[in-house]
Amino acid sequence: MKILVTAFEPFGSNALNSSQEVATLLPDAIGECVVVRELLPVDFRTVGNQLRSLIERHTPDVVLMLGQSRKFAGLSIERVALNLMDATNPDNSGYIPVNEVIHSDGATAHLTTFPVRELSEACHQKGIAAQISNSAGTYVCNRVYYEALYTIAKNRLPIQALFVHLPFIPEQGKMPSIAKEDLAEGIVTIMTKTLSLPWHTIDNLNASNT
Ligand code: PCA
Repeated sequence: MKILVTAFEPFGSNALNSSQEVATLLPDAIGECVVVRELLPVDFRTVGNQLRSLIERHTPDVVLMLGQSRKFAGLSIERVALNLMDATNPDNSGYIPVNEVIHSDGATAHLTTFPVRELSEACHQKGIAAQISNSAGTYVCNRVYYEALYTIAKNRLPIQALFVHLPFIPEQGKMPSIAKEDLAEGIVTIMTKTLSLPWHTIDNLNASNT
């Protein structure tokens, strides 16, 4: 088994990105499972291609994408990616898409095949704040999440993909924040739970998500 973990570089007024900081704390392996970490640009127009080349290069079984969001003081386990880019703030290349479709031949939305409720409950059992979120927004995180789920569906790849948003960490001086060690423990909990899932029935598990 191999998990590809992606995190994002800082963007906007942020000197740090909590996802990048947390990714550096993750282990290189969990049991027999190799964990590969990569950093993505906050760039609407290149991030999709970059993700696809990372998938081609690493051929992972699981793609776990991390990003920063101020919306919740805990892990937001994202269920949905929308076929939409709509921003008020520019990405790191200065681009601001308005009401743009990501892939004109794509579904309006894709849902993760992960059992999101089981993952959030696994976090709660460890005392880690986590919620299921039904919108990853319309900025670059949603853009890369949609690319992953669209590419997997279109090419029928044997890959599962999930996006998790993380809050600020105290080093960023913004609120709410959670220690990066605690957030990393949450991500390890999600990865460990993921590895214990009956992969041959994951599509059935997905049906119980809704
Ligand atoms: N968060 C942004 C993009 C990069 C990141 O870490 C988002 O939520 O779209």
